Amino acid sequence: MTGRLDGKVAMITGAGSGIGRAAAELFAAEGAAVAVLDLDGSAAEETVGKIEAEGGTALALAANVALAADVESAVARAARDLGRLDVLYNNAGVNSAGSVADATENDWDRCFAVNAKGTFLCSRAAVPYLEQGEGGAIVNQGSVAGLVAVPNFAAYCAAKGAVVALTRSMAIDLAGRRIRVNAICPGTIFTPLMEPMLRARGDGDLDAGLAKTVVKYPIGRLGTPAEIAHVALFLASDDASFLTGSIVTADGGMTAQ
Ligand code: 1HS
Repeated sequence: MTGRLDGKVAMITGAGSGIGRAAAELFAAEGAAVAVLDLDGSAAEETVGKIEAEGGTALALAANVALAADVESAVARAARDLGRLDVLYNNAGVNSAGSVADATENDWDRCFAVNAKGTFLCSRAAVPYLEQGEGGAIVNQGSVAGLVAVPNFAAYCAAKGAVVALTRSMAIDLAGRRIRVNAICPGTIFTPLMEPMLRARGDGDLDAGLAKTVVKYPIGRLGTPAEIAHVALFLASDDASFLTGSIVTADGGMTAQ
């Protein structure tokens, strides 16, 4: 059986859980060797264990995407140990809490450091590898929060808006180097990242928070990590060879209203 990423090497950040883990498993099942990067090294190892149990190839890397030195050594190690780098999925992200009236400066800085600067640093480190051979693909994790307002989520909305703008900027700057750059804007996916926000929305009650959130989605439910992983697979693969600078919503109709 042939896979859509046969012979390719992909690095996925934040791949120790949630959407990143789902994408790592899917990309590996589609033939890629996967560099599984996460701040939590043991979570990255766990993802690698799942991939290897299915006969895939993967490498665990512990790194903080907000630190240039961490990122540069992780990208270089992935390219060296796995032989090349064709795909970068900038998935790592953190949440924020509060409106602009009550968000903390620390929360703002952390949100921008991981979600926005992390995307820049990982992409900058990967470009010299991605531009080799037939060229490469970068997939950035945006969010519906980068397109429309989400209450009490100011820093996150702003940082994801930056990711959307950066995606367009990168797409035109890197087109001549044969690197395609696209973003996915997911609606709420029920992952560990989202639990605190959902709990806060339900005044401490997760189920109440979930109920308040689901009503925003015409499709009548939240998304799954696998559903976003499939969008990432498409954007990473040669099936998307004419897509660059595209902002792909995957939100059950949330932003269509
Ligand atoms: C956190 C993720 O990127 C989704 S933000 C959307 C939150 S909501 O509209 O479902 O409340």
